Amino acid sequence: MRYSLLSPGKRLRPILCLLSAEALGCAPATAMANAAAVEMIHCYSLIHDDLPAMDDDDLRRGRPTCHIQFDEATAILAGDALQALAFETILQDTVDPAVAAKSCLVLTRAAGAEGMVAGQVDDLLAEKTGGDAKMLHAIHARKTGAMIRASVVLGGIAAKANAEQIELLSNYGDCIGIAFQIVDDLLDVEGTAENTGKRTGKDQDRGKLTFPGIYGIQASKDRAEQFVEQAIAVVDTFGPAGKPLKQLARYITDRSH
Ligand code: GRG
Repeated sequence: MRYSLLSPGKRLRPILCLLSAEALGCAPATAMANAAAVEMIHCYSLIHDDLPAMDDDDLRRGRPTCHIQFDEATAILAGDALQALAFETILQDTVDPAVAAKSCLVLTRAAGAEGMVAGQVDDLLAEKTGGDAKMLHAIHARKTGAMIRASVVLGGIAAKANAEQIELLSNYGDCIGIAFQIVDDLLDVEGTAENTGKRTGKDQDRGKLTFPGIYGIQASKDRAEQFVEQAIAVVDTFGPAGKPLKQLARYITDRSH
């Protein structure tokens, strides 16, 4: 669990969670339990995604994947235990029980059978059956988008956001979630194992449904930029406190790993 969780990832999701609380005028530490929990769920999903039964990868975050470093059984169990630890962390370290309950509900929905797991199921299915632009959006909105939106919303919940603020944060999360996935697909085509810390060029080999595959490289870049601009416009409403969220949106398309 420590090997994978503490390995050098970007920590995008926990940072989003902390900055969202900050955008609503709270100290980022208010959202620390939720931030840690989203990274634990994300990390479990990476460990399981790398298994031979799924994407069968040997490199993650610049290191051997969990099942290569240890073995498959250990990797499955480390992922399982990280998932449980995420909810334990929220329930243990959140002062207000209502905030803890809301946070757990948002996180289970994003991670579960209507969210990330559903996206992963359809992603694996599409490798065999193919698919169109509609399917591509449906897969990514759940496989990657649901957890990114939840990260932002969980920052809002920790900051006791009202319904309108949660709606704005959700919209921001949806926009950067799509932009993030487009860039991830582009990095698989244009990046290298050195800069991304994972194997590249695998999507095409596996027949995956991707943005560059459906729209082409330049149109995918243009779309990612449009979603980032949309995200920035949404958080304009938070005034100066929302500036870090704007900077993070910019980073989504500027990143090289
Ligand atoms: C196993 C239920 C289950 C789901 C797996 C997250 C996921 C779903 C699969 C990972 C494969 C993948 C390439 C997903 C698309 C984008 C993504 C989530 C990339 C990894 O996230 P980063 O770039 O990783 O934020 P780091 O290592 O920086 O945290």
